[in-house]
Amino acid sequence: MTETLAAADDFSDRDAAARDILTQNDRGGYTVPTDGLYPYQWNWDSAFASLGFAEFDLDRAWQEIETLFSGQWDNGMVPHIIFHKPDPGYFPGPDVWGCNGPIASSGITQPPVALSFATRLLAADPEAGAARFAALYPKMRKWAEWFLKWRRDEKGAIFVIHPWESGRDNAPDWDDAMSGIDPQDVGYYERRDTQHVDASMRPTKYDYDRYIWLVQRAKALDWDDAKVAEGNPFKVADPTMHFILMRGLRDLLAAGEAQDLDTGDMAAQLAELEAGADALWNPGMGYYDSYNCNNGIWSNALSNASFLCWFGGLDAPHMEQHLARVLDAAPYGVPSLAPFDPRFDAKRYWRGPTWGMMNMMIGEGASERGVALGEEVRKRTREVIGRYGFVEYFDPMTGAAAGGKAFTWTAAVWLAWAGKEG
Ligand code: 2M8
Repeated sequence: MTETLAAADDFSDRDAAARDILTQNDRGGYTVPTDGLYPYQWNWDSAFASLGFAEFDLDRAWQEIETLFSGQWDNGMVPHIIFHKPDPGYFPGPDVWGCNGPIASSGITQPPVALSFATRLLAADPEAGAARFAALYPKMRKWAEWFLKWRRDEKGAIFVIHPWESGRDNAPDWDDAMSGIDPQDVGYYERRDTQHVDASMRPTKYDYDRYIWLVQRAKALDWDDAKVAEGNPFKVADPTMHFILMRGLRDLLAAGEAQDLDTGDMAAQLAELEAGADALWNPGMGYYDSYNCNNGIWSNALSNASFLCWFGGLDAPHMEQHLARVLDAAPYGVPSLAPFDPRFDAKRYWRGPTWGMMNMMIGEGASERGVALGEEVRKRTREVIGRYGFVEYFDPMTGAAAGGKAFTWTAAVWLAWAGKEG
């Protein structure tokens, strides 16, 4: 194990800068991930934003999650993007998605970390939060039930039907399923992301053709859950979704019991998910992994999602040595892919870079389960954000800033976790 980075600099001015970013990215009731590149409300970005706001404005923190749920569909799904106001700066916008929710939105979801974080807002001030939490509770349960009904395979693992659904857009986890898509009828479209950020840090055209093809396919099926799942060439069991949903159900169950709310079948659902986690264990590699549900092929990818097992509530002793190996190879936090994997690309988004919010879930989860390296993950995250700024993600080998600037979740993670010493 390499030692932690050189003695920490004085980062005492960073809290104010982080608060400023949240305030600047506030569009009135919801926060954009960053100005320009992502001009709408994103699902799990908002959940992290709420934790950041909770450090200085708890009312605004609740509002972030309430606004997110105002976009919830009748079937319980909470979209991954909510298009509150049109903005030509992002592609694909509402017309491409063609969805009919209460507010214009995308037609897929994202990891439900908001379920857990709502319970933290409650814990921050139970008296002030009780009524707001109770109002959200049935909506949150309905979202969790939607996952169990429409995103669970026969082995009990939660899968995604689009790389954007997992939030780890171009991770190697999707390569096998993506290779089965022939997007030749996708038609002309113009990307906007590469007008904001260098193309070397973004997914390729190969990826984008398939992202858009998958959206077009589901739109043609009118976003009907059953039809979209049936025969879908992209169905990948995903540790991100599985472990975050597990954590969400556990937190919701505990808070619901404490608040005397109707918890329904949640205890049984949680037990099923705990059992289903076994399906994500890749016995050949000896770590948690994703697999293509259509052919059973493992990704053989030791990713940052592999280490969400602790956040999900598992005791996973074998994962500790993998974390040590990865931290040894990459000094600036947990990379999105192990650096010793030949597919590793230090700058390209979810194929190598380190992400503050993933580090937070890994570090916190590990510390909660008594894994000493959890604190090491926090220190390194503090170091990389403190030195290189509140950017979207970082090169895990050099710490260099990458992606969008003045990024909401990086600022929030600083306030809620990484920047806190002790
Ligand atoms: C990235 O994803 C969006 C599509 O959802 C994109 O690249 O256009 C991912 O990093 C995702 O996890 C994140 O929620 C989103 C906004 O920060 O950006």
